[in-house]
Amino acid sequence: MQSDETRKGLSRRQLLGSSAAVAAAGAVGVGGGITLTGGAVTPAAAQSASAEGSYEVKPGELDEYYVFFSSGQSGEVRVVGCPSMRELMRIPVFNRDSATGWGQTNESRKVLTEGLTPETVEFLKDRGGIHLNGDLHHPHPSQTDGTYDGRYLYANDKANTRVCRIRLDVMKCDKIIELPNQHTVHGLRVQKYPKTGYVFANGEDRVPMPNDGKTMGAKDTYRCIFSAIDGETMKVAWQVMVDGNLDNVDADYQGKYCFATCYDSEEGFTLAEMMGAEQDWIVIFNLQRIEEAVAKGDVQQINGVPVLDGRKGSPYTRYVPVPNSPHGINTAPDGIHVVANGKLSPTVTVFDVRKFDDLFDDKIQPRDTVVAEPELGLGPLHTAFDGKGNAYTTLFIDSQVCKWNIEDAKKAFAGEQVDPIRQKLDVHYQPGHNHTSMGQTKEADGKWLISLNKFSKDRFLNVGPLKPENDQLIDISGDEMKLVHDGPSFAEPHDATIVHRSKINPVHVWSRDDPFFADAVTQAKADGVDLTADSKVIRDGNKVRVYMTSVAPAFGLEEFTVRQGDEVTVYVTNIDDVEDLTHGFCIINYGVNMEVAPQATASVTFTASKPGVYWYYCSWFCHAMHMEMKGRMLVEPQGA
Ligand code: CUK
Ligand code: CUA
Repeated sequence: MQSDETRKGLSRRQLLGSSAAVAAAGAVGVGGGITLTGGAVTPAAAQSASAEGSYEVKPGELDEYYVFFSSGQSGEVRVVGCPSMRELMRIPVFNRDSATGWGQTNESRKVLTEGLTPETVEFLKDRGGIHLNGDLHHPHPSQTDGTYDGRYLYANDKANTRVCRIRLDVMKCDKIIELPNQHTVHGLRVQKYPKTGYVFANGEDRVPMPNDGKTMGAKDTYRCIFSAIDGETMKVAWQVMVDGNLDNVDADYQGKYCFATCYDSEEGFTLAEMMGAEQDWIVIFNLQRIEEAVAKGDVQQINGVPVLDGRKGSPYTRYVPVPNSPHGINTAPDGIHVVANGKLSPTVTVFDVRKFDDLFDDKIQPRDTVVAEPELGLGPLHTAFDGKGNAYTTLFIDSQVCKWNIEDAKKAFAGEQVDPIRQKLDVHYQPGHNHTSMGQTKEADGKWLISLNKFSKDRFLNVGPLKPENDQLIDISGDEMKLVHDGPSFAEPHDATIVHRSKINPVHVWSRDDPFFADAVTQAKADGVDLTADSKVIRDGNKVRVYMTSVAPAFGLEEFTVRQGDEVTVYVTNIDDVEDLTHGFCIINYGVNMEVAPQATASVTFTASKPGVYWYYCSWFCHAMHMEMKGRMLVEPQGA
């Protein structure tokens, strides 16, 4: 029966002829016979993307860089083009998404649930099975040999202690894990060398271990946990217990160390307590010593994870005092310098990673690793680099970006009369993170800087009490920083990475053997269904599996019948292989909607709890006859 329907759909489409198809193409950019050029880069586009010239990317031209923006408490990742600052795509991760069905499809629910701890699975039982919020701060692509390799992007969820992985070939999240023993994940960065490798994830808050409510008043039972996750298997490789707390993290270019800032060495519970001491510290983790200890079994197994004691005096860590409440920590592309940003102190502290070997061998004192500590202004939070020896530090309180020279800062620290500050540029307003093009790799190219500002106030038309943030694009290719673009963004990008487009190679349509929907393929095989050809209904007790193809502008089934109370799973396979020809599947008044991109299968499971006629329709505009791409779900009343 499906093939009849499918043929009907195809013939209708063919009957439309070229003029209707062209009209459809005009509206949505796809249609019979029209294919987009996709990722092909025209010479004009290649020329437009030079920082020395205009930042304008004209219609039809492509950007030179992908920017992966976090979205904070929105829980998603946003893909933006640089230098145009056009938003290209949103990748739902820790949020629910109405358009794509993220959080609703079986494929996304598997990603959202399979990495949760048993306690969280239990906790979510009467809450729909998945967390409905997340707080995504730090999106960082995988690296090989100190630069981006285009495989994955990792990010943290501060709200529910999770780490996600996004596949950059299809721009979908394929793994989410919850970190046991840890209470938050704030800072997240990846191992740069030899490859990722580890994903480093800072536990920001201290809680009793175990956190069972029995020792809440006993401060000495509180622990702070640092995690290293294997970026391939997405399993926790090991954890380290530390003194104080952990804010941001970064890694070296040698694969030997990673390091994190601590703003609460006081281990305080209140603001006053946390700000109490004049100095906090950074903690340095020795990866080789940790791996050896894990291999020897010199660890505690807690909730299935090897945990090492890295508190003061341990061989695995070193604590280096820095001025009060540091925030960001950033490794320079020279592979040598690491900058910890002062926040409450107007200074940044510069370390030389080559000295860390001697520090771990106790040949030098912790502060001997410091090679500069320039005073830059009020509220230094994060630093980016141009690969030419300059650093760019956000000054939150001053609402400025400060450009300074690392070598001059070292000279000044050694007593020479040198001012390392090159320029201060006003930004609007209150910057948090900033990021330079390729700046977190050894291929930093010094073209663009994005300042992610927390406030925008008068910079845009007023939209009420809740304002957007302001992501500003700054040209840093010349001697002077030049502000070239204001970009409003919704809550609340903390961080971004600017990746040259040559590093990222997404596919144009799905491959039919993609693991993302492998479960649907397996189930169909068991049911004797060919997903790309058959449209049929399989009843299995009170479970009903509805298989249908979709090809513009028709579903393989124009109707299907189930009984009230059935558990229904609808599998839709988009057999169109025209680039950009996405279909959707939405059942009216049943709260069901999902995206089905070309050559993908998507599925959704629900209980047919109310009887009657429910139209389903294609929710992604796909064809001149898109409005007609629909059918009826007939739910027979119980006892009928
Ligand atoms: S933190 Cu937000 S401005 Cu979460 Cu990276 Cu510094
Ligand atoms: Cu298919 Cu709209």
